[in-house]
Amino acid sequence: MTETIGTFTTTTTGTPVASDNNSLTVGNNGPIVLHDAYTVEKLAQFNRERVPERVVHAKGTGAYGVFKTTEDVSAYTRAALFQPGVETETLVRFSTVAGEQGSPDTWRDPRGFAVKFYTTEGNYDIVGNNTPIFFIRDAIKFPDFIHSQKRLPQTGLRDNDMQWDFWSLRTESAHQVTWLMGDRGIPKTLRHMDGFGSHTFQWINAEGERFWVKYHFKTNQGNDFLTAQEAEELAGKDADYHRRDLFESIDRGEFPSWTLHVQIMPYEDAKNYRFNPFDLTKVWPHSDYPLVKVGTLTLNRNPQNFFAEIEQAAFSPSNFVPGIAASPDKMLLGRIFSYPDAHRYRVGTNFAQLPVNSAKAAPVNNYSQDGTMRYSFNDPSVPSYAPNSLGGPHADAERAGEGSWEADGELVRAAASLHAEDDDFGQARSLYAVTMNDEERARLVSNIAGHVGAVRNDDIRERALKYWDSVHEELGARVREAIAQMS
Ligand code: HDE
Repeated sequence: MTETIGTFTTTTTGTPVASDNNSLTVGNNGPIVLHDAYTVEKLAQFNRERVPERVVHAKGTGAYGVFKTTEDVSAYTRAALFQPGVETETLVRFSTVAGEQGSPDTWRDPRGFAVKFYTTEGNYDIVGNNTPIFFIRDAIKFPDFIHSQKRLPQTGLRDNDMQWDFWSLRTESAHQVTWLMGDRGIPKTLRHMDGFGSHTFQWINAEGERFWVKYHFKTNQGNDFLTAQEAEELAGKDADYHRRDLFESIDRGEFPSWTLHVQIMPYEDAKNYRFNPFDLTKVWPHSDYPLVKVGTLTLNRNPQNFFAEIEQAAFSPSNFVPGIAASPDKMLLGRIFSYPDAHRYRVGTNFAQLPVNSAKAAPVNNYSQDGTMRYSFNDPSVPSYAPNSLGGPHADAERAGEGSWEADGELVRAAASLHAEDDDFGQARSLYAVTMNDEERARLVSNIAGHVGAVRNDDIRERALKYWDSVHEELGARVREAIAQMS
């Protein structure tokens, strides 16, 4: 609800106020009186303007748009939003990972690429990044990983020794770190980068057949990047460079768009595939499972209020719709707990009742009630419990169409079982030796040398250099040489 402008000022409860500029005092120079409720309200409200920032992905920006399914993928999923011709309102939030709210948009970091689809079967969220992979394989490591990327407990300073100590001791990070130290680590704008669901998900078609899929949002603006030098200058000149670019481009009517593709793996292939298909540090080579086009995501409407619509937006990998489900990816399963938990803490118990988080195109029928800031509620005729004999909502397994997979074995604490070609460095090696061209490799060497060269501890620096030797001997040698030339 937006307040009307150009009329009289009121308190937050609609009472006209006597002055915008003077508190109520005894005589012109006397004390402020306590019953000056409006002055008290303004000061108290001001103290409570902040909600806790996201513990990761705190700095971000977003816009509304529409997703149109332009192809027929109904053979693979019954999800209403992915049926041919269907158009779905969306909200997208982009973000950096490690930086706090005021940090520069152009720091080297993966970018969050979170998409909320307001579908007719409830809200569906693909909460991905601009990278198809990630640094770790098991959710239990996430707090440690993020601690190493943020600030030292004593000084509050960021620290290359921490980052490289963690990365070089958890070598499954090599593929993502190679990607991060390359050109994709600092996108030119949020419009010039791809987005990925990153995890493997499950699609279920109308016949109940299951498939494994990976999402790719390919930018229609072309991928483009900032060099480390350009990014550093912009970090000083305009910390909100990416936020500004997205808002102004939509304001000018230049609507950025992405084409969504999926890779589709038949359900049975997963068991014997050469990589663990649920390992988030791995991609599926497109030669194995080519991209299948699905539709177009276009951002065409800026938010009216940054705090209400972007800061309070609650994206969650737990928001699945019929025909789409999780997979045995340990990282995805950990996230499915974590995001709603973060929203309850950060925004509040009834975060899903805020307009930006509500199911705009689907009915909400459930027995949830009360809790702070409760706004919408059931009609008095709806019982507050199930089962009931009064016609209250009842679950419908067929409508829900939940996914599933087989799982058995003793409970263990162990790394995922390795498939034929699972290792920590192979795909990073291909990224360096096959995917990158000479110029990209040269910038990669320079970026790594700048970062590892700043490590103070000799043992950590040597372990980090060995990490790059393991990715590719040539790369390791070039990084060593570049660091030697820096000194
Ligand atoms: Fe997140 N992540 N994450 N993450 N993440 C959050 O949720 C978490 C991971 C991503 O614009 C938090 O609402 C765990 C991978 C994005 O609002 C938190 C793990 C990927 C956003 C959280 C991961 C992401 C978040 C912080 C390891 C890409 C911003 C506040 C299992 C595939 C969404 C919040 C937005 C935000 C948990 C790893 C992407 C703390 C436990 C992998 C884009 O709940």
